[in-house]
Amino acid sequence: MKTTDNTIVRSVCPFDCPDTCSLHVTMEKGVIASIDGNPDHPVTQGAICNKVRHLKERVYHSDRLMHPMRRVGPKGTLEFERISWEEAYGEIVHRLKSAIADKGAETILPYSFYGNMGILNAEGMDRRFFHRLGASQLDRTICNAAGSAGYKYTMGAAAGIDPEDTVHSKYVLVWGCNLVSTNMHQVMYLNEARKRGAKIIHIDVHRNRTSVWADEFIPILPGTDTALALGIMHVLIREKLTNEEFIEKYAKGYEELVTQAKLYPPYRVSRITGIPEEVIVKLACDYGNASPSFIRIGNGLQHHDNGGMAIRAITCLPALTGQWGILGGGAIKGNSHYSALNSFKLERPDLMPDRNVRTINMNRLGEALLAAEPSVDFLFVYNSNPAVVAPDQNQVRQGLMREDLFSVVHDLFLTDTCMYADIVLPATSHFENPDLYASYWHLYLQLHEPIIAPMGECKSNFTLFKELGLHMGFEPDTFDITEEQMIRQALDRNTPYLAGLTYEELQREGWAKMKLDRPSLFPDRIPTPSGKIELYSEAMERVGLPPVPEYVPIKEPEDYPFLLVTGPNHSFINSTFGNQDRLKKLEKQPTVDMNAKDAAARGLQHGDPVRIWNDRGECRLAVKVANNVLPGVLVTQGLWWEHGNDGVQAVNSLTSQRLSDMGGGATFFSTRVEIEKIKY
Ligand SMILES: Nc1nc2c(c(=O)[nH]1)N[C@H]1C(S)=C(S)[C@@H](COP(=O)(O)OP(=O)(O)OC[C@H]3O[C@@H](n4cnc5c(=O)[nH]c(N)nc54)[C@H](O)[C@@H]3O)O[C@H]1N2
Ligand SMILES: Nc1nc2c(c(=O)[nH]1)N[C@H]1C(S)=C(S)[C@@H](COP(=O)(O)OP(=O)(O)OC[C@H]3O[C@@H](n4cnc5c(=O)[nH]c(N)nc54)[C@H](O)[C@@H]3O)O[C@H]1N2
Ligand code: SF4
Ligand SMILES: [Mo]
Repeated sequence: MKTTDNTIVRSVCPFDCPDTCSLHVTMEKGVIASIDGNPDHPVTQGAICNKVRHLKERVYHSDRLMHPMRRVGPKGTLEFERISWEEAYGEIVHRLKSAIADKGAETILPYSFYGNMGILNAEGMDRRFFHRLGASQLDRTICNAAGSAGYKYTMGAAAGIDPEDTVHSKYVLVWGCNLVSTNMHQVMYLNEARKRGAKIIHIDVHRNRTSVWADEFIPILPGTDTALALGIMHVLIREKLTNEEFIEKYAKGYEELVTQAKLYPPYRVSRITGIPEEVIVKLACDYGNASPSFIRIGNGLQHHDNGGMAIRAITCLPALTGQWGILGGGAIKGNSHYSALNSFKLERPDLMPDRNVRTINMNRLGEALLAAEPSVDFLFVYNSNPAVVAPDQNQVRQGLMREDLFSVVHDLFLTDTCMYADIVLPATSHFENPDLYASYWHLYLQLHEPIIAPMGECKSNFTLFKELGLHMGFEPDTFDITEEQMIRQALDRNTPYLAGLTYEELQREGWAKMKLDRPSLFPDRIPTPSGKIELYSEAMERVGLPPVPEYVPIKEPEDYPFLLVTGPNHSFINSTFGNQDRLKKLEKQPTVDMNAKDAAARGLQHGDPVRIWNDRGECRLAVKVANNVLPGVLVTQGLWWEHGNDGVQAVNSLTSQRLSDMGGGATFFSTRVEIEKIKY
């Protein structure tokens, strides 16, 4: 540990945010005094968000869990008694062994996501433990699965351009991405691009902070982006703005795409998307005439029934205009291809006793807990808060209430999910343990060394699963290892991006940039089956998906009149920070944005308390009447906790467990609802 009095030490932001900032933490007498952005880090450039600037309030929060606990009251009541780690391990091991003896290891389900993005703590010792155990596999699809599948069908890998190069872009589409709230350093690069003459267009269903910052905002109806992309293609082809030479050399299926795009003239696309015809034509012509042009593809698009196709359709655009390979041209959806580490050595899938063990899609947790065969009898939650973040929350909570379900939750706080836990275990904050961090956007790997000692009896995920493995009697060779050893295993991968990169360099410098000696992987290497950008995809055809982009409306039956989009907010990260007063105050109260015409038709006034409901559940919010959304659309922001808040503001009681068109992704934003004023 590198703590001396009144010094600045280096750290990394652990949250599920593309920026993965490098932090400068000022320590006073071994205690965190303040947190800033590291001015030396090329991407962070000294700037961090307000959430993390105040992170010490979270680390030293009086509500932090400090010791293991066992449930003593009924499920759902948060009545616990303190127990020791030995008792906790004893009970967990006993329960795991009896679950395996009774009905098999498949009845055990890990449930985790990226509350902490550290490689060791999110996809290291935990995965190794559950593989060795033979537990059901969890398909971690809640975030970007649909879009990743759509992007991969087209381009072959989750790779885009280096975000540092976007300062060279001249025309930028920020598409379904709320950059100002969710990727602030992309905003910094684009501000620089703008100084150099770039124009920035925001295409979104909600006029939010990013729309205000952009040069132009184009509101679109939810789930219709595939039609817009096809409309742009129609105009690009009609106006001869495509780059035939590039297409000939690097793309497959252009003719089929031309035939398809003919079906999407601007007047038709206008009717589908709600965007005026002339706006579509101008957008297409400006995009087609600009170079380098850049598209930042966001998560908002892929949380729809047709989300995979939307991303796939948009991903065809830089190919049509020949932008790949030009400095500042192309797109970013995600860049995890470059930073992929040795997941085999980390996770050890070879330890699985049965490779055919079932896989449960995390978006169907409710269904899995209530109806899976064999039943899920042991749930182990860490790095996630499914009682708030998972779709169809009422089913999830009904499942968590099952008396015959044994559940363990490892977290820093008593989250809503802990309300249903049999055993609650205290987790360290990332400041308390080592880890290795990769970003899914920028190209730097960062090594983190602890800056404070573990608080109370808290343990990191790494330590928890290592010790649990040893208590289970698992092989010490595999489990009794140090963090450093595991980081070295992760780095032991033969890719050009990691070439020459060593643990020692990371330790010395804090970070190292992945080696990418050209603007992007593409077009020199396109790892699709054909080796070309697949405008036509045989792989999609084989699994019954339309092989060329095609607009398919969202699936939610039209029983309810409004489409509700329930995105994240500015001051929380998913449900993380939802228990911190400063950040809650900044978000004031959870609201739902409604178009003034709809509000007038319903007799709703700005600030009215409203009930929003459908067959799955209801939630209560205050209505915000403004022209921030198109008629027929409602938007809320923020995943609010139940306990510690007034009323019922849980938006995921309305969302569905239906899966997206590809990748088994979540469909949070394809939700139909009714709304009415609450009469007291
Ligand atoms: N402050 C903050 N930062 C975060 C997070 C957070 O919760 N808070 N979460 C982190 C995580 S896990 C993720 S995945 C990223 C997500 O960050 P983003 O990629 O920005 O994704 P979202 O905010 O989910 O949605 C982006 C935008 O898509 C819009 N949208 C919804 N449906 C549609 C549609 O059909 N078409 C179009 N064009 N737009 C649509 C929404 O209104 C929203 O403004 O942010 C990360 N960073
Ligand atoms: N309606 C709707 N639902 C959504 C979304 C949406 O936009 N709308 N967004 C979706 C998206 S994109 C995502 S990524 C998911 C995110 O869902 P989750 O990954 O569940 O994210 P968080 O709500 O941030 O919960 C993370 C939890 O991990 C805990 N944690 C942090 N560090 C550690 C650690 O080191 N160890 C352990 N054991 N725990 C730790 C935190 O305290 C927190 O309780 O939510 C999804 N849900
Ligand atoms: S949450 Fe994102 S922007 Fe904020 S400090 Fe962390 S990585 Fe940086
Ligand atoms: Mo996410």
